[in-house]
Amino acid sequence: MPENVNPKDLLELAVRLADEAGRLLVQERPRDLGVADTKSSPTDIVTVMDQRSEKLIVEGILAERPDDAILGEEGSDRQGTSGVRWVIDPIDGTVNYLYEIPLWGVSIGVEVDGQTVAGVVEIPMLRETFTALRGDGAYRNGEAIRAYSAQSEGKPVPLERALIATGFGYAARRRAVQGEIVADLLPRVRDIRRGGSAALDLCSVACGRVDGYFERGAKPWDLSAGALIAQEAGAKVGGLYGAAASDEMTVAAAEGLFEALCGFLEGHDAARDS
Ligand code: LIP
Repeated sequence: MPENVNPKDLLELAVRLADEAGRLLVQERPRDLGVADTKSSPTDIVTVMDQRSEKLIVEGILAERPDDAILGEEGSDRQGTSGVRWVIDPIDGTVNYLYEIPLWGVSIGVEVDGQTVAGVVEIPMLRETFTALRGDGAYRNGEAIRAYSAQSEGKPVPLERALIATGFGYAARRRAVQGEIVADLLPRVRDIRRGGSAALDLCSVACGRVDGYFERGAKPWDLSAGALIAQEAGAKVGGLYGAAASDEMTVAAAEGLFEALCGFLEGHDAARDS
């Protein structure tokens, strides 16, 4: 661990900034909030509140730790000298935020020498704060959580009884393929949930609100904190063919279901766009 780097302190700062950003997003949301800009496609939107939330978090980090690196969804991309990097999604679930669907959150992951050591996902409208420190477990509002739904009784959930969360990209061609794959998965599982936020979906795996999650196209800022929280809650988080989780494909579930879900996705060559 580099000098003056204590993961507990990093998590404390992340939790404080996620809380402040969450309050800003709730208390200062303009009544007539609109789309400020679009990114990879006309439906990949950003609002002024995404930008304000990211600005608040970046300024808070630099005030305490000016030598750290920062990667943020809304454009922050700063190099550092400390070995510490912050990976920020100022609003994960921006479309939900725009439509006033309460399933959005602030996600902050903290890496040391390239490994995520701390993470927080703040979900203001559900009054939930998910946190994790590498090697120290995962928590929701300070209570320890495990990646097993009540139905599973801690035993591996077979695919046909699994509640699976997933997400779709912003490009029409990719969505068409994702729709085909979900259509074939539907008769093989308990049901599908499309929440609209990878960070919230990973936290749902971590506390057993869903049994599994998969998505092609999730970005580092969507995954950083949520993946650590799911792993520290006992879930496996990875990609296909033994790869690490990435925008190619991310799968998260407890042992047994993880392999079954990867098997299904590999069988459908799911990491494709046509
Ligand atoms: C969202 C992801 C979600 C995905 C959405 C979107 P954003 O991130 O968290 O999993 O399905 O299409 O990319 O854009 O709200 O930060």
